[in-house]
Amino acid sequence: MTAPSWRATVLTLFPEMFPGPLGHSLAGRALETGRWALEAVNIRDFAQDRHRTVDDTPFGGGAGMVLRPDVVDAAIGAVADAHGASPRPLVCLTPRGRPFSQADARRFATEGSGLILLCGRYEGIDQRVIEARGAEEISIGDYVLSGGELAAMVLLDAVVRLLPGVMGAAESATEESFSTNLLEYPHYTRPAEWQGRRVPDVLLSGHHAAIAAWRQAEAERITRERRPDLWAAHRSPHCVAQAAP
Ligand code: 9D3
Repeated sequence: MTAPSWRATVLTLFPEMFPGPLGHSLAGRALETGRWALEAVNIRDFAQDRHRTVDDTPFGGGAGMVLRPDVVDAAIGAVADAHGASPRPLVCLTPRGRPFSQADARRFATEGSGLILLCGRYEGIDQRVIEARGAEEISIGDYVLSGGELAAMVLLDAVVRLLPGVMGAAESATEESFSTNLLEYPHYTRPAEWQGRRVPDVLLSGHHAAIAAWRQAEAERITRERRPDLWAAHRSPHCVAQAAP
């Protein structure tokens, strides 16, 4: 079998966390069938001393420890592709990063031969190596995690399902046609009555136009109630807004 054309390398102090949940469901199946490859590399293997030190105290004082630039740079250098190969973007998972979006997922799935993901632990990574290596800093949201590993898994899950041949063709087509900046309408299946709760009558009517109208109205109501930001984007056609998931 030929080598996967899309490869992810994760630089981490906890390589044993991978593939973790990425070994299951859609991404896991795609790994098994060679649609992508995943490699977890231990940053500690690039420490320069016999104690295998990777971090140090922050200049200027303050709590916690910072990953050393020399160690992180050596790790990046060891996994960066040989000259001539198409270079992979370097993404640094950090709470200070730009928020990850579906547009980023599409870009990473379509624009390169994979990704190098750098996971922080401790208080952070020395800013000089982030700049020197041109890393793109990305966060997955405004809450505090204990490290970048789970964030890297979230990002990879979102990207891998968009790789060619990972999702079924029918599923991808549905996704394309419903990227309208609205949250989804609610779903129901049998039984038609459960614990005294009935499925909305229109869904049992067989009246396809009425069903489509009900779903559209519900999608709009739920978006307005839960996500005023998406609702505003939906209502501004001049704005090239991010599609809702
Ligand atoms: C007290 C200052 N903290 C910043 C908010 C320090 C800090 C907290 C958590 C430094 C690193 C971390 C570990 N988190 C990540 O590495 C991380 C993360 C996150 O915490 N939230 C959302 N996205 C991400 S991506 C990487």
